[in-house]
Amino acid sequence: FSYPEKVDVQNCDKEPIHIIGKAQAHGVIVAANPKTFEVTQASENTLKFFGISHKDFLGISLEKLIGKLPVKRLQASIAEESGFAAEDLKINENNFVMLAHLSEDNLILDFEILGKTWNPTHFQQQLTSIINGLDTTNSIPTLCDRAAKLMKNIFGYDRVMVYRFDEEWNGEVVAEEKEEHLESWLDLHYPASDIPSQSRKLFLNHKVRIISDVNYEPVPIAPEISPVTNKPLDLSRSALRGVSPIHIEYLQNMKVGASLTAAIIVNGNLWGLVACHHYSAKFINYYQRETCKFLTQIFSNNISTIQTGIFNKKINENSELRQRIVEELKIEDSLAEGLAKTSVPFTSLIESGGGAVILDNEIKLFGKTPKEAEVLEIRDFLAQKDEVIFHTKNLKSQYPKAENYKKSASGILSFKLGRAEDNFIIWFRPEVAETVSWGGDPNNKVSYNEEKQRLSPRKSFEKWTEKLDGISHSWQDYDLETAKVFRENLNQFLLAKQKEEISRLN
Ligand code: BLA
Repeated sequence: FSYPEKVDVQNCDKEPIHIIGKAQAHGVIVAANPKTFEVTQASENTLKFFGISHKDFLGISLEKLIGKLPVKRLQASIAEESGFAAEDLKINENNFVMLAHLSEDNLILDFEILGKTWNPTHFQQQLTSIINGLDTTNSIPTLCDRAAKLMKNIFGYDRVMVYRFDEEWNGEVVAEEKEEHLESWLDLHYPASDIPSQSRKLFLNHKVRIISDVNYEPVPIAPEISPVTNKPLDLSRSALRGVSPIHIEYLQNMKVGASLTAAIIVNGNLWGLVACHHYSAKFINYYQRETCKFLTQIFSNNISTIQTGIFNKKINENSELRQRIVEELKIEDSLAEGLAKTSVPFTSLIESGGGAVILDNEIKLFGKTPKEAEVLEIRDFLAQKDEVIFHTKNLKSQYPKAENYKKSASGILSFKLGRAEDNFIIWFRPEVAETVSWGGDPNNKVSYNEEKQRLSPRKSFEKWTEKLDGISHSWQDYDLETAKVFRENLNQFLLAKQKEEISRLN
């Protein structure tokens, strides 16, 4: 696995940012052998921070740098597999925090300047303000606003944004706190490629990342290849990992001088990010970042609580309607006939424009739908799918013919019924002709920079609007759950009818 010679916008989703081989300049990355505690690799800024030249530093025993007791504690943590505690140290008259972790067979140590001194009273006040500030509300937008305010108050970045991902990993700024003179980015949308998947994946682990100085000189780690593993160092969990040059260029284009990015993880998935920008260099130390982690943890938990509340409310509301439909069906012989007669149409179980029942080559349409022949084509498309329950908010992206009826069926949610492959219940959702503001033109972001004669990420962050074409509102988790339970109900109905039939024949 080697680093590509040139990283540009064409291949940057493949850039192996975890083995970048560079440190940020506000600290030292040291790799040591976890058995012998001999230093095997280090970033080339040891002289500046430790007063020891890089050449003299390689090969020394860690003990010489940090002292006997801290090494003993590292040893114990490795032996007990208990995780490493942050260790405050004084080296060369500088106060450092040392952050240790194991990466493959390397012990990686990040030495960061502590900067601001630690004040326990202040810290406690911050935690209290976080707990109180994010106290329960049942609105996610309100919660996001409060989180952005707290982040701004506590950490003082010029701009704090809550950035929420959609199903395709495009993102939207859903809350913002900023210095007054800055132009607002609230409601702007950004394409998924701006935060490629390898970067999103890292956030699930390290959760908070700072870039303390966008205009820093990257510090190479030497030797490049670990003598322990014969591979480049995996820096996924290093707090000092250097930054992809593409992302640096991106930030420079925005005139950003420093950033802090924190993961909002809801039920194990990356829900969004808190993205903070400063218009000059800005460093916040490890303990402040732990406070930030605490804040995003509470924030994430509260999102989860609110979402569960919404889910339960929807399911309860639906359950009554659903039971009424099932009850009314009991006296019916044919499911298709029965569904056409219920006092509440089944289409109202799930927010939709219309629906269809296709059973034993009988088809019934409800509300706003494509024409019968078109629905039968959709049926053939669905019959090839493996999924029992299928949904999309953009049917034409998978089935181009759907362009013709996107006004009624941009989105569909369907399930297979009974044992036959071509029995279906379908809900249709119409196109929402929304106007979306993009932070830059996603079709034109690979702009050719004549000066540098190379591709660069888009230079322009002017508002650009795109009409969403052939896209419906998204299907929600409670919609899918309702479909799942309704399918079980209808399958039971079919099974009961079959049994009746058999006993009649006997
Ligand atoms: C990383 N891109 C990121 C990160 C953010 C964004 C938040 C994580 C930064 C970090 O780890 O500290 C994007 N930042 C945004 C967006 C906003 C913001 C959308 O503030 C909106 C307000 N970037 C591109 C393109 C490519 C790209 C076209 O725009 C390549 C195809 C790559 N972005 C890219 C890479 C990283 C990144 C490779 C990882 C950087 C790293 O961790 O080294």
